[in-house]
Parts: sequence; structure tokens; C-alpha cells
Amino acid sequence: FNENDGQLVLTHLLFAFGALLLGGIAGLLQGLVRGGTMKLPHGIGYYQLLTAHGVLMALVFTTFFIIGFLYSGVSKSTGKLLPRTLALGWTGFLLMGFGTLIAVVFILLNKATVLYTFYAPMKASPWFYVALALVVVGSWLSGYGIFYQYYVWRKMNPGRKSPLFSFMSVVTMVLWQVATLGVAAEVLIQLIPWSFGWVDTINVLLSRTLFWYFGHPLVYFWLLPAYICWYVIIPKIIGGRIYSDSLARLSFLLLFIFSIPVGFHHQLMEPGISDFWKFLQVVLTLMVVVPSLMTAFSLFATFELAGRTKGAKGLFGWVKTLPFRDVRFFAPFMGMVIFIPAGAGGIINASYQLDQVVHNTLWVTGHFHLTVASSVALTFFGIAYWLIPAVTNRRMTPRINKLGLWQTWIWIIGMFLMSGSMHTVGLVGSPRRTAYTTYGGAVEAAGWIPYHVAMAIGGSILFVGILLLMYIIIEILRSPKGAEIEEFPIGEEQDGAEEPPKLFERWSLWIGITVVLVFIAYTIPVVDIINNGVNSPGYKTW
Ligand code: HAS
Repeated sequence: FNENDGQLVLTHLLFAFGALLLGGIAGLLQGLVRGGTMKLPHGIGYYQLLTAHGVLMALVFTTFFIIGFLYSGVSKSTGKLLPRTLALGWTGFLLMGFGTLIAVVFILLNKATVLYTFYAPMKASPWFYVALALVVVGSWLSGYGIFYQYYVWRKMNPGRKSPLFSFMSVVTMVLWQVATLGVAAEVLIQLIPWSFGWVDTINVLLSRTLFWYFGHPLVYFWLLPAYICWYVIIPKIIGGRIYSDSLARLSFLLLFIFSIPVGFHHQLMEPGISDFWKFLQVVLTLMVVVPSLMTAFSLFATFELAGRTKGAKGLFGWVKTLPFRDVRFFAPFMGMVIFIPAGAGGIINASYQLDQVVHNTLWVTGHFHLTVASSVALTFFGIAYWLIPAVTNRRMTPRINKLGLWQTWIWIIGMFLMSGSMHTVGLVGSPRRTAYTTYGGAVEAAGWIPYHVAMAIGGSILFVGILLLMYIIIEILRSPKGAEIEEFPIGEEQDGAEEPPKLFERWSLWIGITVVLVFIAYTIPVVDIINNGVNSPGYKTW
């Protein structure tokens, strides 16, 4: 792996894992404080810790890891990063890193205790919002680096289809650019002027709408890199072939166009948006499920074909041929398995009436611990075990493989306890985001306690999983640089497969369709929210 490219990738990954460690500590502590097990000194409270946990894990860990991973694959699949790509990558990293540091300082100072969704009318220090803006701008620059590399590759290879990894990286970053317009508008037009005191009030519903315009595609920004691993990397690891390059590209394009005009499914219970627009966005939400079902189909096909070429017999004989003892496969594979119930939970949330039962309960917290914190996180861990050796010219030793398998099991057990309890207790009404309380001794709330204990135990097991992960990373970095170098597994398509239609790389078409859908889904409700919204003075959280 090219050394300069490797350094850029490694720096992103280490920053991401540093955030994961800090976020994990905050997560453990918030769980203990919430459960009433401990009180922290200096007035450090539940919401402050929960903010640190959410921001560091959901926003910082994911974004840095994803950008590092995408750059690695773009470098691998197009040759080597061009000087301008590298410059954009490093500038993006510095801006995002600087923004993150400022944001974390303000959270630690208890001046930004507004949770990872930073909903108005809760008001943080203006510098927290400025820091967020820096992170977003930095990530745009990183995206431009990927676009530039892809653009130059296509110019130099006219008529050829782009490498699948690069194509998917471009879709992921285009999705990110379109999605972050919402949060950038919220931060720049609403939150910054309001928190500096330049305006007295804020239109809360507008701010939440802009947030969720960004917030839902955000979850696909987390998912798509995991899908890149499932589609491109896993076939190579299992000794098989990519089932269909065209199907993979199509599912990414569908995820892109349908992931954006669906933010209202997070606001189904909110007044101020009429039923029709909620219904329309629910329909579009169910459309975005389709490419995930296509992905499931494609993965099963890849596994089965690989198994059959190895001589597997019977309907399910191929399952036995999968390399379960190889952590590069096992960790992402468990991510896939978990994504089946996780996705089903998402469909429940998206069903307008069912959401009335689960909204704002711990069920939703359980949902996103299965999706992002299990399916996506396990896939990212599985990637890190070979990617860090690959970019540092080291070898993934059998010991690292074994420790990785342990780490995966610990994660699964911890998450089973934690997310399982969250889902169950959420269904019987236990709310999310509430500090320690006995609800005035209510009988119903007393019944929730065993689940909260199980959540705390699960959370503690997960923390052990994070510590083991850190140990493995240090082990990898301490291992000698050897003559044997870890391979960067990139799958190839079945022989004789058809070329994907040229239309797939006509970006103006896909971006155009997305813009049209966004206008249809958002114009009238947003005009309505602006005209009829009630402004709030808000309140400082510090
Ligand atoms: Fe979600 C809330 C709907 C997917 C993350 N979601 C959240 C929040 C987060 C989040 C963070 O409609 C909370 C935000 C907050 O703080 O308030 N979600 C969905 C739907 C999907 C979905 C319809 N969510 C995700 C993913 C996430 C994520 C992915 C992160 C990465 N979600 C909602 C809704 C809410 C929500 C509502 C708001 C709820 C409320 O009331 O507030 C779908 O995209 C899911 C589709 C997935 C599938 C599964 C396909 C399965 C595959 C695996 C195949 C396995 C194989 C291996 C091949 C249909 C691809 C098996 C092999 C064997 C041998 C067994």
C-alpha cells in the first residue's frame, strides 16, 4: 500500500478509534449514572455524558472511520491517490479534527449538553455550533478529494466502468454532500445567529425538519461503507465472486435517491406537519427498504455460489463452507445477521401507527444500537483488523485473528443483553433519554428495573469489548513490519457478467431525480412551517 496514502488512512482510523474509546467511557458512565448505581463528582451529569457518548460514537467515530476507509479503497482501486486528492484529504481531516476538539471541549465544560441531535430550543454555546460547522466543511473537502480522484480516473479511462469500490465511495460522498446541506442550513441560518444572540427566537419545527432532512441519510452514510465491505470485500475473503456488479451499483443508487426525502419518519409524532406529507415520506421510507432487500438477496447468492464451487450440496450445505474462523469474515457476517432483526425493527418504526407505540421509548435506542452500533460497528471492526495491517505494511497474525473473534463474541453478547432489553422495555413504555428516576414510585416503572439492570450489564460487557479492541489495535501497531504484507481484499465479478448500463454513472440524472424527490417531499410542508411556525426563545443548557 502506498505509504503516503497509508498515512492518511491510518490517521483517520486512529482518530476514529480514539473517539470510540472516549465515547465508550462516556457511554459506560452514563449507563451507571442513569441506573442510579453511581453519582459523579463536580456535577457531571447524565445528559452531559449522553451528549459526549452520542457525539463521539455516532458522529465522530463513524465519520472519521468512513472517510479513512473510503480513501483506502479509492487509493487501492484507482492506483494511488493524486497529490490534489491527498491535499484535500489532509485539509479535510485537519478541519474536522479541529472542529471535533472544540466540540468535545465544550461538551466537557458542560456548555453543550444538547445531545447528539442538538434539538432546539435547547441552546448550547455558539462555539459548539461553530465547531460542528467546521466538521461539516472539513468533510466536504474530504468528499471533493474522492470526487477529484474518480473524475481523473474516468478521464484517463474513457468508456471503462469505474472500479466498484470507487463508484460506491462516490455515491456515499454525494449522499453526504446532499444530506449535510440540511444540517449546514440549520446550523448557519438558525442555530449560530440564535445562540450568539443576534436573533431572539428560533423556529423549532424548522430546525428539527432541517436536522432530520440530514439525520436520516446520515444513517445511510453509516450503512453504505458497511455495504461496500459486504459487496466488495467479503466475496474475496470467502474465496467467491461478486454476485452482480450491476445489482450492487443499482442498490447504491436507489439508496441514494430514496434516503433523503424521508426525514419526516423521525417526526411522525410531531404536530405542525400534516398527515399527507408524513404519509408520503413513509411511502418513500418503505421504498428505501428495497435496496437493502436487494443487498440481502445478493449476499445470499454470493455465499451460495461460493459454497457450491467448493462442492457444497443440499439447500443449505454452503453455510458450512463459510470461513467462520476468519475474523475478517466473521465480524461483518455477524453484522449482517444482526441487520435482519435490526431492519425489521426499522420497518416497524416507519409504520406510522406502530411508531406511536415505540416513539421516544427505549425501543428506538435499541433499534439504533442494533443497526449502527452492531451491524455497522462490527463490520468496521472486521475491516480494521486487516486494513490497519494493510496500510502499515504489516501482517494480521493468527493471534490478532483469534483476539478479534473474541472481541466479536463479546460485542454480540453485550449487545444482545443491552439492545434486547432496550427493545423489550421500550415496548412496555420505558422512555428514552431520561435521567435516573423512580417515577414517583409508580408500579409500572418498577417493572422496568430488571431490564435497566440487564442494559447496564450489557453496556459493561460492551465496554470490555472496546478495551479489547484497543488492545488489538495496539498489538497490530506493535507487530514488526514484515516481508509478508496483509492483502487488501477486493472481490471480482462472476465470469461472463454483463457490463452495468452507462446510465449508472450519469450523475446529473441521479442527483436530478433526488432533487426532484426532495422538492416534492419537502417544499409545501417547509413553506408551511416557515409561515406558520411558532418561534421559541429557547433555553440555555449551561
Ligand atoms: Fe432507523 C430511528 C426506520 C435502518 C439508525 N434509526 C433511527 C435512529 C437511528 C437509526 C440512529 O421510520 C434514532 C434517531 C434518534 O436518535 O432519534 N431505520 C428505519 C428503516 C430502516 C432503518 C425503515 N436505522 C437504519 C440503519 C441505521 C439506523 C441502517 C444506522 C446505520 N429508524 C427508522 C425510523 C426511526 C428510526 C422510522 C424513527 C423512530 C422514532 O420514532 O423516533 C431500513 O433501512 C432497514 C432496512 C433493512 C433491512 C434488512 C436487510 C438485511 C440485510 C442482511 C442480510 C443478511 C445476510 C446474512 C445475507 C430490510 C441486508 C444472513 C446469513 C445467514 C446464514 C442467516
